[in-house]
Amino acid sequence: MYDTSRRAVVEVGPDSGTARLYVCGITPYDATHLGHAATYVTFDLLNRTFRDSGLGVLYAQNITDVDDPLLERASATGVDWAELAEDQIALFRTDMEALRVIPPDHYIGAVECIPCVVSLIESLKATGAIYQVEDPEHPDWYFEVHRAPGFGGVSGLEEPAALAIFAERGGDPERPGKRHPLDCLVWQMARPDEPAWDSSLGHGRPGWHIECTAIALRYLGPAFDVQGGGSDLVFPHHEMCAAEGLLAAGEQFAQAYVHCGMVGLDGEKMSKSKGNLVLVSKLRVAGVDPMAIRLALLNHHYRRDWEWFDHDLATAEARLTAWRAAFAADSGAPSAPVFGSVRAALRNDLNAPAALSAVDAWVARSAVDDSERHSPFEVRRLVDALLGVL
Ligand code: 5CA
Ligand code: ZN
Repeated sequence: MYDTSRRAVVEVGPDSGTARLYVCGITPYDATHLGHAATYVTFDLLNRTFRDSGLGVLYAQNITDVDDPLLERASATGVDWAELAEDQIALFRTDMEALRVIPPDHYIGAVECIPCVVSLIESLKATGAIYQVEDPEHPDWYFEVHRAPGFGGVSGLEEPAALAIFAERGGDPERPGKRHPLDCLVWQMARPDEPAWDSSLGHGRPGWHIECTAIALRYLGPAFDVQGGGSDLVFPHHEMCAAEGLLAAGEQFAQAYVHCGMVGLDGEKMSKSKGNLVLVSKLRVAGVDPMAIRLALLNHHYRRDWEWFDHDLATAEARLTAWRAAFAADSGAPSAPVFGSVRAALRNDLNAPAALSAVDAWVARSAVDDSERHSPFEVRRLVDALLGVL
């Protein structure tokens, strides 16, 4: 897989035993769009590829179930924030199930992990890297990023670029009282009308990055194999996780950082805040086969940014129909070549489009009248188990 921090395709996962995978989960304030789905289907493919190569997989995912965008949406629409989160989590899970995404072993909300977040902040505090801003009204707690050796190594960004992106993605470089503009919030003291919890740091709620650092360390341990997410998480999110994790655990946080390209619509990144969304649940209600959605997503290499068009779905539906017809036939072409090609494609930086083409080639050969006829059952099982398409 391509590791953002080493800027190269590297081997991920152990030689034997269990691969440990952490994928950043949703902020549950709106329904699953095709960008989210593309990201979770990508890591589902990695999960299946690990398993196919004989490894066990320990998979953890968080839910950012208390954060600014969720609280803002709840108050703007007059619903209870916890209820909004609960509804959107349920919808997300239904969408993932329909797309045949294998669920994580640990699916952990920030709220339920508050004690583990607080204890992580306390252990970072013991290193001197945690401080309160001098703000009598809101003395929030921050992590001093430059305490972590090699800070900046995940994204490789120079400071001016880092500062600009930080401000765009929820950071607060201008806030007075910080030791360094890139220092990130780890515990926000209670604000009026916002949920807050008692802790040794005072009444408040967790910051965003520390949530994933804490959940990954707690459920996977340090130096786990892959932290994944969309490319919008490279900086600051995964950079901050790497820095906090390294300092807290005294060893590397994740061994590799893997990022999916952004799915766009009408020339812009598909995002809840822009509202330019194609929702998985809407497509399902409209009668679209979730397997066609999955095939449409798999038809794009995970690393590239791409734009959704309606013809993506039409192409996938035609492909699905052809595959299913070949699987339902009495016999087909030999299975060994397609096994080899699909496995080789996936093990080479998760080349899903090449894997789909290999199945297409088998389907085409199966349609040709040939003396060598085999049961299509094995290929159907391959496509089911490795590509998640049935
Ligand atoms: N809760 C945080 C991660 S800890 C978060 O980013 N939530 S999210 O709901 O905004 O996004 C969930 C996942 O979908 C993240 O991995 C994000 O990188 C990915 N994602 C969001 N928008 C897109 C998009 N347009 N294309 C591809 N992936 C996307
Ligand atoms: Zn995360």
